[in-house]
Amino acid sequence: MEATPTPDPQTKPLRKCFVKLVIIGDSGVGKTSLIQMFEHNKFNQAFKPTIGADFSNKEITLDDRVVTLQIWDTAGQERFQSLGSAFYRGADCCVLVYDVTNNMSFENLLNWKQIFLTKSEPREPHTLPFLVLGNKSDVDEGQKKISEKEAKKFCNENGEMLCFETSAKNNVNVEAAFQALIARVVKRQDDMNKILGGGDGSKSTIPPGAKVGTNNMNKRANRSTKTKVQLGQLEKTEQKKNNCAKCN
Ligand SMILES: Nc1nc2c(ncn2[C@@H]2O[C@H](COP(=O)(O)OP(=O)(O)OP(=O)(O)O)[C@@H](O)[C@H]2O)c(=O)[nH]1
Ligand SMILES: [Mg+2]
Repeated sequence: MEATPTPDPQTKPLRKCFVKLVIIGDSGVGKTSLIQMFEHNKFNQAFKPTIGADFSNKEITLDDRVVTLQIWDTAGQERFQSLGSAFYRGADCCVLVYDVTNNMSFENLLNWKQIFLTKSEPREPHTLPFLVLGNKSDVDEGQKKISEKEAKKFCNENGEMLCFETSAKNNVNVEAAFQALIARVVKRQDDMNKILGGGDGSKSTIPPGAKVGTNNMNKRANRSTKTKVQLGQLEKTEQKKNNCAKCN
């Protein structure tokens, strides 16, 4: 009979985190394409506008954590905007996307941000991490309407938002941008835990055995398939209001 290996006492188990991410912006800027590239390394030239919202999951490892990322890809079309609050609530971070060839999509960013903050009702809205993506950076220089410098200035002046130019088509900066955002979300959670628990942030303030992260929404999060969201269903499974990224 083979001996069972003794666990190395030096090896710390990976900590687990659940993060809800919502991606918003005008229709056609490339939100779905960015998610498809981030999750499946695929790009589709054809434009198929998102209806309502889709959500999907991706697990990523960041330092000593395994992060279950629940991604909500929302529709940019005006006719779906009344559904927003149901999808935004409980978000731990937000991705604002514009198209570098489309001035209006850039000008609309503050409006999207405001709507998101109003509808999601986050705890500590001033520290909620935002990521701004100027997508379609693969276009010819002549087609570009917003410079990277202008976008960075805008992000600095509006709450120190993270800022990247991306190309979902050529897979430029997609992974890096999402990683930077998740790192910021996890750091914020640690900071909040320090304040609430008076510890060093390495221990959760969630008591052992507490039913955090076991609500219906999180059970759904364990599925890896993309899911079309029906509003009726959503209301039943919605995360508790003001839940922040949950780490242990
Ligand atoms: N050149 C280029 N085209 C892109 C890029 N990303 C997306 N597109 C194209 O832009 C169009 C719209 O992309 P989507 O990802 O469907 O846009 P969306 O923001 O999800 O749109 P809605 O679902 O209506 O809100 C598609 O034809 C994509 O192929 C990119 O990085 N470069
Ligand atoms: Mg879409």
